[in-house]
Amino acid sequence: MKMTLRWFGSKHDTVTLEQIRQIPGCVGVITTLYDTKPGEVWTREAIRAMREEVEAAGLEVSGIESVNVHDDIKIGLPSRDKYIDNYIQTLKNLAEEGIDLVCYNFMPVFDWTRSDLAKVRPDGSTVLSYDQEIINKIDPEKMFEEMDANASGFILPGWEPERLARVKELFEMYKDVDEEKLFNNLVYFLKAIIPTCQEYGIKMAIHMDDPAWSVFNLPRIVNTKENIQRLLDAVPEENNGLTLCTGSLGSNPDNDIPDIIRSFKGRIHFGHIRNLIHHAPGKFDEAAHLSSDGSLDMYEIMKAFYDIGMTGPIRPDHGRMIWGEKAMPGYGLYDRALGATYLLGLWEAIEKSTR
Ligand SMILES: [Mn+2]
Repeated sequence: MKMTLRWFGSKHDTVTLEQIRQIPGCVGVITTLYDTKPGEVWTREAIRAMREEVEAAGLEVSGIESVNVHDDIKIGLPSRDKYIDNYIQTLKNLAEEGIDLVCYNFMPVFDWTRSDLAKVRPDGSTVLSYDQEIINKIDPEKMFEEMDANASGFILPGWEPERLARVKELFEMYKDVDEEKLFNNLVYFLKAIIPTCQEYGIKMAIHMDDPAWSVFNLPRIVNTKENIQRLLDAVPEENNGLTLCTGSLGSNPDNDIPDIIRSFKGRIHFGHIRNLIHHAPGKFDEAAHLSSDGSLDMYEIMKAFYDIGMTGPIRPDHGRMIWGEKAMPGYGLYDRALGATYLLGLWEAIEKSTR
């Protein structure tokens, strides 16, 4: 296991590489070229400049989150092959710069969804929160505006403003895409890119749907043990793997996360680890990483990662906003640093007690 932190690049992130370097045990960042659009080829030069900046700070680029997948690929339009070719070229360029892990998701129209990006908790910290009853009252076409208004001026990952203008059109484009079609389009995409991944040693790591159920009637296909198993079986090469996100899977209390981790040994290339509190079905708040602050047992989760021999990067996922920090919701420095340290502490204890 390798501890990392997500970083959006010096132009977009309030957190600096120097600060990340000072989190004990944190060896790398998971980053992206935040200015690129889905479907574009990432150039060698841009990737190299990003890598050199990270390495100059004493860290490594442990992986990319995300190389976003163009809507035409998710919808299965004839133009998808052109965008798949571009995706393959981006993968080759990344591999040639020594980067071998790519996180992505296959959610239509909306990436992750929340009803509040700064819900105040009793201790005064603020967290991302989800309440299906609130979401049900929102016109999906207004969802971008809701998220944007809530984002304290930051561009949220997956909620890029250029998509805002197209939201009506996007819903129209996805209207015939049900879960079966979306699944087949994902398999088509993977079968096209996996030979390159094998040749270049790239691990693809799909992120689970967040939350783990359908929002606005849009299809969801990566949110249970069964449908994840189906995806791994459909494209059985190890390069077709997972970003195991405890917060996304854990939004549905029926998902037994330690069991899911153990079931997918060898296919989990990247871990997102965070805690949340369940209030009612479809209603949760994010929480500090500490087990007792939420509903997930972080010891059991880390133990499962330890037991499968996890060697890939993990990162503390969203943190609370604490100590007056102003940062992108979920991505402040302080609480993620606390989370990283706590998770490393659990890991050390598990390692020493298992020896
Ligand atoms: Mn995640």
